[in-house]
Amino acid sequence: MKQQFRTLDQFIIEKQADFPCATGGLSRLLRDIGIAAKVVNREINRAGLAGVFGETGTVNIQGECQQRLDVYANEQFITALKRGGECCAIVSEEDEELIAIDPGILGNARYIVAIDPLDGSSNIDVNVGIGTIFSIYRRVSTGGMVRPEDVLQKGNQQVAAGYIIYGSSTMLVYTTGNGVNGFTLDPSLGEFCLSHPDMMIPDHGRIYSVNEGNYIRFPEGVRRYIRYCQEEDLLTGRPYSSRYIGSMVADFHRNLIKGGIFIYPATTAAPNGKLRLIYECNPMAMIVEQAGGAASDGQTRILDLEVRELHQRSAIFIGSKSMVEKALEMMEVYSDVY
Ligand code: P6P
Repeated sequence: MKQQFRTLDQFIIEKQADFPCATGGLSRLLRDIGIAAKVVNREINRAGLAGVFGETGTVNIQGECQQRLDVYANEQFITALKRGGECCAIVSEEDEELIAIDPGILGNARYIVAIDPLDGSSNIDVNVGIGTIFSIYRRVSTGGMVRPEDVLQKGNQQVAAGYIIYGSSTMLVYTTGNGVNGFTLDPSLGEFCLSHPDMMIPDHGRIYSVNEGNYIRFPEGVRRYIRYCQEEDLLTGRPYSSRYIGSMVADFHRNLIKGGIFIYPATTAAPNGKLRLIYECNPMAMIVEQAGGAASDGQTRILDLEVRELHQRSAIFIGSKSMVEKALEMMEVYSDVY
């Protein structure tokens, strides 16, 4: 059946009707993010011409060299969120401290946004897919400035999560807990248009995504799973294909559509894993579960993990449910063996 044309704004407003008590705040917040995404997309597309490639010479909280576009994207999303009036605090990969917004200025802004403004930015200068990841919580404290309990909420408390992928086309994919929908930016309209309604990840796939350069540093359970993926087996379609872009949003998006598993485990070099819980693992875990997949840190469901600090890292096994279950089975059998 031919799909009815709908822009992101039209879709958000339509879906707001699913929440009778909705005040429109979350809808406006999602639209604010969509606007900032279009601005960032334009700059990424002209980066080579506008001389915004390359490093700033500064280092972010993660100890990573900041790319000019990292800083630009961070500024655009923070500005859009501050101006939108719905957000009372922002956790950004690019900022060590929480960005608290005075509720006195914004009245009763109720949402906390955690964001990785430009994930995979080391790929910018080589024209490989990069992305923005966002996670939205409702404030739990009342009155005055936000409190730690507002920000350090478990992933199962998210009210929305999504990402933008700046690839061969630019897409925004998000969930508010009622399924996952994808929107493709139509440059001729300057609008995100519904292109992938009700996204579901295949329960099984033939793609595994892991940086095998770290093989020697992996726990035995991961090494065993990688070898399992490489064995010949007609029933499960093995050997699988190894696909690793080095940009979580791009690797995740491909697996969401085709089926597959993405693994960034704890290693001897990164005993807590590399990816950040609040603005990378939790939002992607909400999306994948809403699409019928699974996400774990190797023992615990990602969305149930205790959140203790802003830039907390976590191991992650995320993707097609049957593939994640198989990897966790191996982690169980070979637990704590390096
Ligand atoms: P490695 C990008 O820097 C990132 O945070 C994710 O987007 C990506 O999946 C991962 O790190 C790549 O890390 O160690 O394989 O280069």
